[in-house]
Amino acid sequence: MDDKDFYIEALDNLPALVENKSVKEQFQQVFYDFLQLQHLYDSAIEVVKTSLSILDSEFSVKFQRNPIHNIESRLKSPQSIIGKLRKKGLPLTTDAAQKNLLDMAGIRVTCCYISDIYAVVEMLSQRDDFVIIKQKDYIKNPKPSGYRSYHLVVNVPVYLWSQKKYAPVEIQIRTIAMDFWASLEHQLKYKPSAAITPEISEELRVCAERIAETDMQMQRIFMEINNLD
Ligand code: 0O2
Repeated sequence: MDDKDFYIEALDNLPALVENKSVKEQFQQVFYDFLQLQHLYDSAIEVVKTSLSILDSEFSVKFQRNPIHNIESRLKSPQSIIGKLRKKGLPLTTDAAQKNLLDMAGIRVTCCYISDIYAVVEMLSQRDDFVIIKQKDYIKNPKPSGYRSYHLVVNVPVYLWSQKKYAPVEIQIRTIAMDFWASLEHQLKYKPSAAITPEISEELRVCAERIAETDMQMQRIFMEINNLD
């Protein structure tokens, strides 16, 4: 279901729903819970982005270069949340989303070199207020598609008006080259009309291999120029 269909279905159902008072109240409650959840996750994203910027600038003071090339973030849309809950056979509630979807808040960090990715992972791991709850190294162990990236899910404390709450943030860390492949492959695969044959999947995997070789070569050149081991 695309965005348009989602809203059409929701609006079609609304008049019937709002005639029933208790359903209307439930609807308002769900909506309010969802807004609160969105605020919490949005704040968690800001906490991680600020930490990453501080780590990046500290690195630049120490080593006269920045390991982070770019930082992007996104909150999963309500449609994607509902789609993922449906796919996993879970109830369509904010509670189920909070317990089972660890990627509602997402940050993508692009680095120049592979070694920068591990430096960023190390810097994040050293924070004693961030709790790493999931860690996957798809650089050492690429996915069958050829996808490479380092994934962390970090539970982040958010200081609200009257309490401290934790929210998970998925952080995908990869080189500019890995990001180039992942973005284009994602676009190609998720196009509604896309017919991805096994041959095309294999071609995409081969492209990922070539890109990985180039990444390694750039890393070697960087080390050589800077007299690093
Ligand atoms: P989107 O639209 O990017 O958010 P999960 O699927 O998260 O419940 P898992 O197995 O922990 O479970 O996830 P995984 O595979 O570690 O990471 C999922 C995310 O990694 C995906 O999110 C993509 O962003 C990215 N990813 C994983 N495999 C590929 C791939 O082959 N190609 C590309 N381009 N990206 C990939 P979503 O939710 O699938 O999509």
